[in-house]
Amino acid sequence: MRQRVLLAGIWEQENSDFERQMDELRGLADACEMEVVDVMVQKLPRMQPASYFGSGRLLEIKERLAESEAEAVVLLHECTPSQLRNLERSLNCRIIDRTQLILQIFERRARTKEARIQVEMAMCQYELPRLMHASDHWSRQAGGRNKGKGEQQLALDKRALQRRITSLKRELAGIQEKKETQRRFRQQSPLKKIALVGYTNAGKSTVLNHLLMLSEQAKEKQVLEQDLLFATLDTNVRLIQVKGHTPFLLSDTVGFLEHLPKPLLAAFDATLKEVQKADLLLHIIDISDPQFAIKREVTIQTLQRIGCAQLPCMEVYNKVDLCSDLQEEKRNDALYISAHSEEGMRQLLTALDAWQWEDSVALSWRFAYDQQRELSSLYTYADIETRTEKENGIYLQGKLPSKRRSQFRGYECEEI
Ligand SMILES: Nc1nc2c(ncn2[C@@H]2O[C@H](COP(=O)(O)OP(=O)(O)OP(=O)(O)O)[C@@H](O)[C@H]2O)c(=O)[nH]1
Ligand SMILES: [Mg+2]
Repeated sequence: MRQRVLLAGIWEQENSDFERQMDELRGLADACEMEVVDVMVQKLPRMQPASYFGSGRLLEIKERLAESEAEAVVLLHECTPSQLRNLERSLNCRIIDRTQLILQIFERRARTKEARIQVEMAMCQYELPRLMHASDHWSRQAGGRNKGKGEQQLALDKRALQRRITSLKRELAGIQEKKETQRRFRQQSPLKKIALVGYTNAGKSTVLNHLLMLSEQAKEKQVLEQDLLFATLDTNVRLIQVKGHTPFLLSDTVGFLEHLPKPLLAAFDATLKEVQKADLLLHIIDISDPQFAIKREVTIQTLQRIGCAQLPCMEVYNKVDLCSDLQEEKRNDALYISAHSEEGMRQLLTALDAWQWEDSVALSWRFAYDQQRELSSLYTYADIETRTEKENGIYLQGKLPSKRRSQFRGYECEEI
C-alpha cells in the first residue's frame, strides 16, 4: 500500500521557481510510491532556523495531519538536524526531507551490488552529521558531567556508523578496482568514448537502446528504460556499431536532478568517472517537457560540479514525437530526435561520424602483401573507403585522424 504523505514547503521570498520545485517534489514522492493526500505551503522571507515553519503554521499542519490521516510529512528542502528533530517532536510524525526522499528512491532502484553499496554509503553519510549533532546536543545537556545512557548509546551508534562507512568504502573500492581495469582497457581502445548525460527521465537509456537496436546487437545488451525518475543508477558501456557509420563506445549513467544531494554525488563519484573520461558528451534533453530549459541549465551546472564543463558536448533534443509544432523553435546547432522512432537517429549518427572525423585527412596508402600487421593496424584507426588488390600490393583510400598520420606515413602513395 502507498504511504500517505503531506507535502510541505516554505515559499521563500526570493524563490521565483517555487511552484515548479513543488511539482518536482510531487514527482519524487510518486517515484517513491507515496500518495500525496495534502499540501501545505507557508510564505516566509526564509525558513525558520529552529523548526523550518513558523509556529502558527505548525499547529495548522498538525490539524491537517490528523484530518488527512497522513503518516509522514515530506519537505521541500533539506533540513538541518535540529529542524528535523523539532519538527518530529511538534508534529509527532515521521518527517522526510528532500534528501531523504531522493535517497529512498535510489534505495528502491539500486539493483547491482555497486549501486546498493553507493546508496547505503550516501545514507550513512547523510546520517552521520545528524547523529553527531544529536550527540553534541546530549553532551551540552549533560553539561560534561556524568555521561548519560542516551549519550553513550549515541556514541556507540556513531562509531558503528563510521565503521560501516569504512567497510562500505573498502567493498566499493574492490568492485571499482575491477571496473577501473576494464575502463583502462577501454581507454586503450581506438574507439571514441561517448557518454550520455542529462536530466533524469530525459530518455538517455532509450537512446542507447535504440542505437543498440540499429547496431543489431543482442537483446540482452539492452539497458533498463522506464518512465521513472532515476531508472538508471549504474554505468553501462556498450559498443555501438551501426553499418555505414564509425563505431564508438557509448555509456549510459545516472540522471541529474536539481540540487542533487551532496552525499549522493560523493557516493556516485566513481560511477561519474565514466562521464569525466568521455571524449564527447551527448546531452539528452526532453523537449516535450515544459521545463526543459531549466533542466538543461541544471545539467550544465551539474557537469560543472563534477568537473566536466570543459568536455565537448553535443545537445540532442529528444521526444520530438510528443511536440506538434517545433519547426520555428529548432536551433541549427542542435539535433532533434525521437528515440522511440527512426526520427533523427540517422542524423545523430551522421553528426557523430562528422565529429569523429573532424580532425582527419583523406589519404591513399599502399601495403605489400607481407605487411599484414601494419595493414590491420591501419584498419583499426582509419575509415577505409576503397581497397584494391593489385600485383604490387594492396591500395587503400580513406580517412585517418591527423594525429595518426605519422605512424603510416611510410605507406602513403599517390592517389590510386
Ligand atoms: N514519446 C517518447 N517517449 C520517450 C522517448 N524517449 C524516451 N521516452 C520515454 O521516456 C521515459 C524515460 O526514458 P529513459 O530512457 O528511462 O530515461 P533516462 O534519461 O534514462 O532516465 P533515468 O535513467 O531515470 O535518468 C521512458 O518511459 C521512455 O519510454 C521519445 O523519443 N519519445
Ligand atoms: Mg536511464
